[in-house]
Amino acid sequence: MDYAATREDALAQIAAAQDLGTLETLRVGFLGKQGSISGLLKTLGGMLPEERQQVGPQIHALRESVSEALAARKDALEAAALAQRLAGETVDLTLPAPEAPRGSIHPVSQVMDELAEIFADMGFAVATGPEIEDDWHNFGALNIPESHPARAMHDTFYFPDQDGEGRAMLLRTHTSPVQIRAMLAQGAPIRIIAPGRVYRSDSDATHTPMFHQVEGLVIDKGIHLGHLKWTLETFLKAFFERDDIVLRLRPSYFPFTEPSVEVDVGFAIVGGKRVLGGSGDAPGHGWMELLGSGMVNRKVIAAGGLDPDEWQGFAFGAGIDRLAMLKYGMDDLRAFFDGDARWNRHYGFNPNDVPTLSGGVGTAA
Ligand code: 2U9
Repeated sequence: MDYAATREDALAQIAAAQDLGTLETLRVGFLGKQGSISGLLKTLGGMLPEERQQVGPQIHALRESVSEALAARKDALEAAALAQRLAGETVDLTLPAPEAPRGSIHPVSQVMDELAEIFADMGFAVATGPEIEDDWHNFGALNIPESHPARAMHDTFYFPDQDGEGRAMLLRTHTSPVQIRAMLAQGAPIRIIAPGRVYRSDSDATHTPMFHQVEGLVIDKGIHLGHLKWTLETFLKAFFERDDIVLRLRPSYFPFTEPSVEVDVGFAIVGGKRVLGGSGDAPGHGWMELLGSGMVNRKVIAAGGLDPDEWQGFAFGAGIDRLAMLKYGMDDLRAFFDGDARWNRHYGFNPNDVPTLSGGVGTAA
């Protein structure tokens, strides 16, 4: 048998292999269990000792050079494949950056950030609490009696089961329970705003079953309606970024405040649209109801664990969605919660434009 010729033939085939798959097929053909060279090795067993001594080294040398050639060719093919991949993956750093999809801040989140910024400047902290409440924190503590229409099933989403203490469970209908919890947990004095989701079984063009409220609570000694009016005026001027905001306080009724006042803001009609600013009594002007407020009812102060002879306070509430619509000009509340990406892009805010009092609270849409 001409081992030299077998060797030359094998090495030529290995050198000619153009890819790793072909090379592997050759390896199996030569050195695999049924391979030709493996077959030659098996013949050694049946040889006479002298013959084996003569032929053995030749077959082993053949196997050695074929496996070396296979390894070398494998290295070469792998290096070539890597070089080709790297050539295809080069990055031209002089090209402009590709378009990256960018999210935007929802107007409700934007207004919440603006509120936090404005009220922080007046010494208010932001308080939050559970959206699933019991009827004492949502109604009882706020002096809303069993017979009050707000308690009727058609306004409130109740859960089928009561809590461990036999209290009815519900989705909070306002953020007021947050302030009750704050009074009980931290005592007085208090200066907080409570923004968040609230739920009412109500649905039409101007009402959604879930909407957003912000309420504020100040408890201290000697607090009176003058503090309330200054606070709301300062807030509205900062929020609408106008110095000519004029308030009108109207007597009203809420179970949790006494006296209660509704707060109207003067507007002018400019180009068919209502623009806040100036007295609503001027010709071509009007008043728009924007907030509810009042001095905290003595019973509510007591429910919060404080002595109403020692501590007084004021509270207010407003719809965040409505504030956003007035400031940023949307006309349909329902679109706020549709999740339509085009609406979000149009009315959303750049995440890098964080509202600050110095930089402006949300003018760059
Ligand atoms: C505590 C004591 C008093 C919060 C208040 C209003 C008046 C009010 C409405 C505005 C529009 C709700 O979103 S809306 O429908 N809110 O008119 N809210 S005073 O009074 C409180 C809250 C908590 C402990």
